[in-house]
Amino acid sequence: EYQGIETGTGTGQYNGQVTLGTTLSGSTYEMTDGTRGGHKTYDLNGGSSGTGTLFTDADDVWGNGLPSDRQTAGVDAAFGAQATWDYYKDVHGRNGIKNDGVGAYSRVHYGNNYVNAFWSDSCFCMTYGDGSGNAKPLTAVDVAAHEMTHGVTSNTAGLIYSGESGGLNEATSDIFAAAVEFYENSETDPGDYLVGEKIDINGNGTPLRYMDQPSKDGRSKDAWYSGIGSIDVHYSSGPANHWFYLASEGSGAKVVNGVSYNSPTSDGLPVTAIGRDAAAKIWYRALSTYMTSSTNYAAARTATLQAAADLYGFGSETYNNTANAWAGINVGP
Ligand code: ASN
Ligand code: ZN
Repeated sequence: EYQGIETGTGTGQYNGQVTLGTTLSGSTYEMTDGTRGGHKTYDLNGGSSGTGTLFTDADDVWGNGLPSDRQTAGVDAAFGAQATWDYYKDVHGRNGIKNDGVGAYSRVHYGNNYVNAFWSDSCFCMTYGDGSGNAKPLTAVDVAAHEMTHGVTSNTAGLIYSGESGGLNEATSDIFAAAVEFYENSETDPGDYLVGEKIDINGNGTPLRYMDQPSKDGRSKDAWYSGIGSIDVHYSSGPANHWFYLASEGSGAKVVNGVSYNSPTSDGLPVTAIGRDAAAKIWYRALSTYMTSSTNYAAARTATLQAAADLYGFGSETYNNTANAWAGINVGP
C-alpha cells in the first residue's frame, strides 16, 4: 500500500482553483497537509463537537466552488490554513503556530446557520460556520488567517482577551489577516485592509472591519482614549488596526489593489508610510519578543519601537515613522 505526500487541486468558493497539500493513504486521498505539519481538515456535518470526518477523495480533485458540495468549504479552510502557514514560515521564519513544525486542524460545517468562526486553544483547532441568509461560509482567507493568528498570539505574547490587551489580541489577528491576504493575493481575493469583505456578513456587501478608518463600521474606535479597555475587544482593536494601516500606507487618501482608503490621523499630522512588510515585521517581532499577556496600548508602542530599533536601527526613518503612526492614533510617549 502506498502512503505519501501529494499535491491535489481544489475549487473553493473564494480563491478559484488552488493547489492543496494532501496525503495518499492506500487508494484514498486525505485532506491532510503533509508538508505543513500534517494539518487536517474535517467535515463536522452540522455537529458542534469532536472532529466529524476527515475529508477524503478518490482522485485528489476537491470541491466544485459551490457551497452545496461539502468539500468546497473544506478546500477554502485548508487553503486558508496553508496560506497562513506559508506566510508565517516565509516571512517570519515561524514554523507553525507553536513554532515546532506541528500543524493544527480545521473543522468546517459547524452547527446550523452558524455565522462565525473561531480558534480554540483547547482543541488547537479552527472552526467555521456555513453562514446564514446573505452571510456566506466563513472560510475566506482573511478569516482563516485571523483565527489561526489567535493561536500564534496564545503561543507568543499571550495577550489576555479583555481590556486593552484584548483589543491588541484582536488587532494582531486582523493585522496578520491582511498580511496573509496580501501575501496570497489571489486573483479573486486580492489583498486589502478590510476584514471579512468576502463573507457579506452585513448583507449589504460591506466588510466586518476597516483598518484605514475603523469607525466606518459604526462601532470601532480610530484612536486610543482612556477607557477604551472597557469596550468589546473587536472594537478596541480599532486603533491598533489603524496603526497598521498608517504605518503600512501612510495617512490620507490612497488606492491599493483597486480599493479606496482614507486614513485621517487623530492629531491631524501626516504619517509617512514605512511599508506593509516593515509594519508586519515590526508587529511580529513586538508580539513574539516584547509583548506580554498584560501589554496595553502604551506598552505596545514601546514594544514596536524596540522591535523597529532592532530591525531598522534606533532613530532610523522607519523607527521615526513607526512612532509617528502611534501619534496618529493618540498613543504618545
Ligand atoms: N470570530 C471571532 C474572533 O475570532 C470569535 C470570537 O469572538 N472569539 O474574534
Ligand atoms: Zn478574533
